[in-house]
Amino acid sequence: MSEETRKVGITETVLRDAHQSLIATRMPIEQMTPILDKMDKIGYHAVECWGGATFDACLRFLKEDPWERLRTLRKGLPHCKLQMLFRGQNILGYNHYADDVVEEFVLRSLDNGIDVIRIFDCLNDIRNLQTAVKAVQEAKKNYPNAHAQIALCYTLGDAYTLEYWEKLAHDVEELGADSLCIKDMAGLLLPQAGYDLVKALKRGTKLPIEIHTHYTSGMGSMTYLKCIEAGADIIDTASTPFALGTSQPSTDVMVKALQGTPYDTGLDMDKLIEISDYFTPYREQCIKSGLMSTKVLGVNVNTLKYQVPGGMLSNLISQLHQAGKDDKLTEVLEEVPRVRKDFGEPPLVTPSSQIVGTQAVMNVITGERYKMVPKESHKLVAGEFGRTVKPMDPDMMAKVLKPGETQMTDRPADHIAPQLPKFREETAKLVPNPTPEDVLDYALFPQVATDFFNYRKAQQTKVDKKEADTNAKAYPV
Ligand SMILES: [Mn+2]
Repeated sequence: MSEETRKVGITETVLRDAHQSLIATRMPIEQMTPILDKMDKIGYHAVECWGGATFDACLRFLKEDPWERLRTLRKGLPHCKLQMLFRGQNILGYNHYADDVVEEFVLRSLDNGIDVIRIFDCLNDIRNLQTAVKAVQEAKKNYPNAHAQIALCYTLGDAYTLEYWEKLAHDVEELGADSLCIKDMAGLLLPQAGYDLVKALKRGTKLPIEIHTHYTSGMGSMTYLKCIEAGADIIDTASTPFALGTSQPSTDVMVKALQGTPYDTGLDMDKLIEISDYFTPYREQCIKSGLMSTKVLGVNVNTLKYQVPGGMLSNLISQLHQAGKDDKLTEVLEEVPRVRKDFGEPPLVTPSSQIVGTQAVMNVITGERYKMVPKESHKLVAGEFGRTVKPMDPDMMAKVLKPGETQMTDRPADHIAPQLPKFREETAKLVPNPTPEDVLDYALFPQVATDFFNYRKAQQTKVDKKEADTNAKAYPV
């Protein structure tokens, strides 16, 4: 295919990021199954449908077995590549895990139906990605469709030059990834910057480039167009009723905009609209019940002004409110970039966004910088999350680290002994003959998984669902 006609791929996110962004990941599998057959026939590049917060939300709120959900999606979408989001050495949780748990999770995900594993790290420290990428590559002999994609978190700052991105793209290819994604969590990527970024990535690597943004700042579809002009191969979009706001740009709009251009996706508009029509009543139901708030729809201009992700801004507001210091918001927003700089200028994405945000709030409300240091700040400064792009500020480090303590400089997971045997033993105390998937549920979310196992047991012994689902967490059996 010549450069003049370069078919752009569409990754549809309605079954994962779109509802994670707009309705707190609450779309149940029953809402998905009726439309799977139509989605299967569209010809998407991939359907993102698992990982991220879906796993936690299934176990915690929806009382769904996340693995059963995956098998159902696999069955309903036999011709689609299924994609998941994977938080590097944190897997789908919030802590670093040992390599054996990461490897096992990759294998079980592939075995239950995943094809594309999108792997990222909140510090873009590729040492935190290597175990997962290697596990995918080694699994390819048994799962030929397995694909390891590395996602780099997009952010702004002195360190994030085009040379930085170009070199990182090269490193990602060296590490053995099959493709590269730019993950723009907060919608910070502006159209022309996107164009320049993709050009830089293309200088660093031959890998296919995928762009993932959120519409929070209102830039998304313009940015996609410029990125495509620069050579991006795939874009992430959501079926229209679950697009825009803090979600992705609209699939229907992007497909239509590209129609008849050299970048035509080749997807059938009429068939796409049938999918949007299917999700429209559900969107209305979510708005009516309050599950979808108008706060996440539309454009958030504060994102443009402060370069803070939408979710982080609402956390800051609520932390200040709880402290009775609502009037300090501007001061905190001005403190955020200073803390970020002291901490080595990390991207602001879970969990670094919470750590930087909370530290900025502490610095402002105590009136003295780093007088109060939460445990998570200490871990970041001690190097337990990995390496930041820039060195940290020595004065800040002297205040945060304990006397004599130094920053860890090697790969954090090298300090963690294998964990699976212990997780297997502990799970067996809760579930007779646990499956490998049960063990992973427990490994990632011990308390939530324990509650889920109890719930599941109650279900299996045919106890009324409503009766079992009590706040008292007592499940009659
Ligand atoms: Mn996202």
